[in-house]
Amino acid sequence: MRGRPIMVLVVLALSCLGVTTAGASGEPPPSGRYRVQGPSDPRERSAVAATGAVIDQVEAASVVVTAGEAEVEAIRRLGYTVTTVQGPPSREASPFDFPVADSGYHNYAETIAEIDRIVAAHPTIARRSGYGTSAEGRALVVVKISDNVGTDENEPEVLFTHHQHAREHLSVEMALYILHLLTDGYGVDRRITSLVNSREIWVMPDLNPDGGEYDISGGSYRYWRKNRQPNAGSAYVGTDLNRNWAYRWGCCGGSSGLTSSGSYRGPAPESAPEVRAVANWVRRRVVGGVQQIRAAIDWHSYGEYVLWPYGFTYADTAPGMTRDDRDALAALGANMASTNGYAARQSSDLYIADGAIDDWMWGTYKIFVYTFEMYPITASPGFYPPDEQIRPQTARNREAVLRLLEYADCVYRIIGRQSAYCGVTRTP
Ligand code: 0X9
Ligand code: CA
Ligand code: CA
Ligand code: CA
Ligand code: CA
Ligand code: ZN
Repeated sequence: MRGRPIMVLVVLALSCLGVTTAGASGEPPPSGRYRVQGPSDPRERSAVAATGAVIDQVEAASVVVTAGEAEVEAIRRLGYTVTTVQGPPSREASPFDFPVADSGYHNYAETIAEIDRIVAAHPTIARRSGYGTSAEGRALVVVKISDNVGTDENEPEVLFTHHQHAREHLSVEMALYILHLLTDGYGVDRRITSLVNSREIWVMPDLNPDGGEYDISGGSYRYWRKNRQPNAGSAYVGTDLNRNWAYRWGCCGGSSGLTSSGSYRGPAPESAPEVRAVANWVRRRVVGGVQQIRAAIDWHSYGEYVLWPYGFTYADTAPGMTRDDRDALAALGANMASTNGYAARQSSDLYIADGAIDDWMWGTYKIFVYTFEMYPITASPGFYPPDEQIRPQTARNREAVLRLLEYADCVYRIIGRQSAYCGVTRTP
């Protein structure tokens, strides 16, 4: 009881100054964007990330972060200089939607409508189904592309996952691009026709619909990253989906246990319904004891990277990853990066992250999985490229997507080891 009136006065005074606090508005203080001058190697960057700040961009001797006040103070205590970074130029707002100038982006309803148009136009090779529900009750949707789309055939399966992070809207546009590429190209382009006939391709266009809608609904972009699941006993909302996967969850200082952090890992692995739903779906792709998904890309922005696992350790090889595994992952990563101009790296070359989807898919199932960080490289426009960039920056990944599909039957072929790992199984 003592001190309570003073707290109220402080809150009122801060409100008058335009400073939001948890007590005054019901919303915790928002995070800001900062340049951190100094960190120049994976260990120094991981120390910055371990404060709970989210690293958005990596440069030779600096990083750009999204961070709250306490995280900024912790970064300063590491001895680094912290300065603020400008947001995107303000664009005319459109309530609960992208700004008018960015209307070419698809909000959740528009994404579903576009998927339904694609499926309706190509019913023999495209099919939509649901795999669960988000924290706020939105339908989670997966689209299958293949010949005989209604039949589970014995064909290599490939999974594309998009939009774990709310503000990374370009990744949803990448999903729609892939769906158009494979359906509009079918029967027109021989290479695409043969890939659709010989693969089963799954696209999950929006793993985090609640976060995406929240990010665009405030009249200006919010830089939101997590989902919108309430946290018990905390005013801070949301779990970082890409720290919530059930492989070495929270193992290694690459995520936060604080609800205030942008990289909050959640109270338990798969505590986020959006993660749980994808994980259950992937587990159901084990048929006759064999995981059917052979290759995957998890789409993010920004930085222009092709990243391969692991992210939880600096080591190149680790339990479950042999030298041949690492070499095949790196070779296909470099091959794809040579087509889009991205930089190919092991994830932990940027900074340590644990509980990420790529580590889970490789660590659990040996799925050849990559994280793609799309356009741009720099903080401006960062997460919010103008919608004029949608077409060029999605088409830029056309060849990389097709190469992943081509190698999906045996990725070890890229290092000449197909006879060792993908020997033909004889039928009696
Ligand atoms: O930190 C992430 O989750 C991804 N970067 S982002 O800026 N889009 O948030 C990178 C994840 C790479 N994979 C692993 N580190 N395992
Ligand atoms: Ca525009
Ligand atoms: Ca739109
Ligand atoms: Ca088929
Ligand atoms: Ca199958
Ligand atoms: Zn991301």
